[in-house]
Amino acid sequence: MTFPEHFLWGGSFAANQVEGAYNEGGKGLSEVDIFPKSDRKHGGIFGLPYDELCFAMNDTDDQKYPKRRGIDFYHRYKEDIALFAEMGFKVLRFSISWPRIFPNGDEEEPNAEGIAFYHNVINELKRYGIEPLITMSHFEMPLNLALKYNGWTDRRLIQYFERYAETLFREYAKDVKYWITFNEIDATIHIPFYGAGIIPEHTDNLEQAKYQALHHQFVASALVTKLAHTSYPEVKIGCMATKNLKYPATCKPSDCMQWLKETEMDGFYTDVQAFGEYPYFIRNLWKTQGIEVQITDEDRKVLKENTVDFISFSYYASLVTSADGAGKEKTSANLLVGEKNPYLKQTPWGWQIDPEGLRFSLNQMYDRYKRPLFVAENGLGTFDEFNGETVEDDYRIDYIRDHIRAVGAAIEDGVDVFGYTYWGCIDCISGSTSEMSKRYGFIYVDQDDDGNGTKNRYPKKSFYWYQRCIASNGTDID
Ligand code: BGP
Repeated sequence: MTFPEHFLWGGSFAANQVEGAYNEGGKGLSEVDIFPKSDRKHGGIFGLPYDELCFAMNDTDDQKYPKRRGIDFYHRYKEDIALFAEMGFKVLRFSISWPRIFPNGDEEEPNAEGIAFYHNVINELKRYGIEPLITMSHFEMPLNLALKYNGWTDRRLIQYFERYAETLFREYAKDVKYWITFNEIDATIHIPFYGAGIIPEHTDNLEQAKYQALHHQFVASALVTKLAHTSYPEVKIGCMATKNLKYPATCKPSDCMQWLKETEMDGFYTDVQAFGEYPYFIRNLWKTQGIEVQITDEDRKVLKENTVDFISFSYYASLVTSADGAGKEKTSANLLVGEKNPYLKQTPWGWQIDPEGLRFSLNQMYDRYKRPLFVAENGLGTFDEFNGETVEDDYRIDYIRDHIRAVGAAIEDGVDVFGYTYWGCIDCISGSTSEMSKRYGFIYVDQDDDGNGTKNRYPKKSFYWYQRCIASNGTDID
């Protein structure tokens, strides 16, 4: 396998899953600081009833809300970055917490302490020659924007996001080349509070509200891309969506038609950000469902003229679909639920492990978008057994090896892939369920689901494997 010479190997995480310090340094409450720990099936990502949300907002019992504590990256970032450097990371993809910069989201002036914190993080990365790749919005918008404006349903959020992005560019663009505007932008449709701060009780027509909010996010992203291209020519902007790969259950034409329709829908987010317009099937869906999205002529122009420089995505699992899914066994894959695939194994959380699907996805997307691709998330979330010193996580090594082989195979197929950031490179709070026991990391963090533990860090066996992988540019991985 030949990876390009400057291939960006590294890891990724989001502020709200690692930082903790939710009420330090002038930070405002984020929409996920109010999610209580939940079980596997009922992740807070599906949103809370409004009265529970109001209760949680004023609840001072921090123990109940794991994302408030994260893994204390806020205070331990130097130690963590030193470990990433020891692994040989070329890049770290992380998000900036919007409410650390604008605590309420709609104020004029940013919070100086928040700005200083990310300067410190970026300087530390630069000290080791690690490229920062920043996500501006990773499910952590200021809670105030959800409560006061019903999130992204309100057009004013575009200007607040622009102000936030201008601030980030002004402060950090000289050190940061790669930026992603929204993480998994499709979340707005699947999990509207998590993705866009939409409170269903404050919404008459939820379907319409979701598409309106998504449209505002597309426009905001395009305006930020425009700003980057005009004022910060070194900066490259990427979109980011969940790669929801599905296979038809059989070659029966009706199953294949169902597959085609779902595949179009699952991918249209990137279509808009790469081609600058809504595809026909979305316009048709709105027409048939009576959804009226307010789109101005100026919006159309902005979308068309400011498409992204690169395409990034998360890839964890694949699903199966058929024309008649009733009675078929279902399982989940990140944001979606679909039919099980008898040929694949799955994680304890039911996510079906499919490395070949990553090669498939990379080929499919490169053929469609013809733009450089970046694997922003991929990883194995599972239980680990800590023996007091380390974790012998051969199963994780197998997972990553197979997926990296798939990336290598896609590169040999002719696909332009310029980086791979393994998700949850250090154990962190699960995005969907806020558990700690769903671990992804190369680094074990001594903390349980209830926040007990020293939070000390311990390299797992996979830590040394990934170190070898990076040092050999992906050739020494057996
Ligand atoms: C993606 C999110 C991440 C992360 C990951 C793994 O959807 O962008 O924030 O959480 O999935 O999901 P989980 O932590 O629920 O296993």
